[in-house]
Amino acid sequence: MKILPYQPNQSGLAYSVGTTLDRFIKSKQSDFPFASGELSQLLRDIALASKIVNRETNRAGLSNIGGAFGQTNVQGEEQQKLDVIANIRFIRALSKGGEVCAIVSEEEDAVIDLQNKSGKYVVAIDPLDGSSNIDVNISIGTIFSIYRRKTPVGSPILEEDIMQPGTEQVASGYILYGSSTMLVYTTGFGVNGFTYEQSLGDFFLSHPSIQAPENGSIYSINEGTQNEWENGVRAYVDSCKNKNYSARYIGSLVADFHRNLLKGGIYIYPATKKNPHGKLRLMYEANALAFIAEQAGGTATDGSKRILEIQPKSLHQRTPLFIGSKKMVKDALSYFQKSAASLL
Ligand code: P6P
Repeated sequence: MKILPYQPNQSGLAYSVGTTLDRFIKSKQSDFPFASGELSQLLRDIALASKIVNRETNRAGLSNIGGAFGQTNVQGEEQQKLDVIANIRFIRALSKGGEVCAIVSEEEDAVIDLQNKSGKYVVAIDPLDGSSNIDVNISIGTIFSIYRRKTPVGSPILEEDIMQPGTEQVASGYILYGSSTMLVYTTGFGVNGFTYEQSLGDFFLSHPSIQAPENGSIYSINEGTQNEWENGVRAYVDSCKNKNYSARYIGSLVADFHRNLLKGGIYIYPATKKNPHGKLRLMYEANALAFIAEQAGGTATDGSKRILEIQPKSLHQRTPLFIGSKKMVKDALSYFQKSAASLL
């Protein structure tokens, strides 16, 4: 009987299909000595819900799930039907997965206590960010943060389980429903991106070990609010124009963030008259992306403090956000310091 060693490229006929998200998560499980697979299962639950939301997002124009839902959420923002659908899908997946004890959602006024006596994790999520872009076919996204509960498993959920600074995240990520659908996440050991292969119904590793360019020439800010900016923001944006940087602002945070992460750039949502504390939410937008940015070598600040070190005081607390390539954020901060110094 002849026995020959397997040679992966022996045939040369079939290209390698690549590493699925599931296989990648399993291969990285040893990064978590304390987590006997729960975090891996939780990431799979999020990936499953994102596949369903991806399908519904792609067919929104063909069914009656596009457009406004006819209600406003706790933020006072008009809910789109897909906002509500995505919120239900992620809550249902996280509840059934069995790893989560509580959920903070942009679409929910209060914390959702899943009454799960064995759940070790708290998830903060924006089920569908940028949803006002759905009807015009612009990329939108899901943003999530994952924390371990602080109080004993099985005991009542307390504020200390929920109101944790971003430094306490055990994982975070986003799903970008764009020209392709991508899931990008970190568990504190680098950033990896996976592209959804519709025909196989799975995410495959497509962007291993993402590193943000230290510098860039793209700035993302809503220039329509420039009359409301602090002087330092205006001075920095003027400096970008003087350097002939490119202005790119999609109006969808995940899409702007993802492009800047890969190509180099800075996204800014400063304090404005309408949003004196910034528009973006700390717990389920800024923290998740700040963890990704720092893990990829970038920076995220509120203009004076590292985003991840902000102690949340309320569930839906907003924050100014300056996030992206390390040198660009550092430059921006130097303009704020000059501006602040000029006031002394
Ligand atoms: P504005 C979408 O509502 C969002 O939360 C982000 O995705 C986006 O970057 C920002 O707000 C757009 O806000 O005020 O510029 O329209």
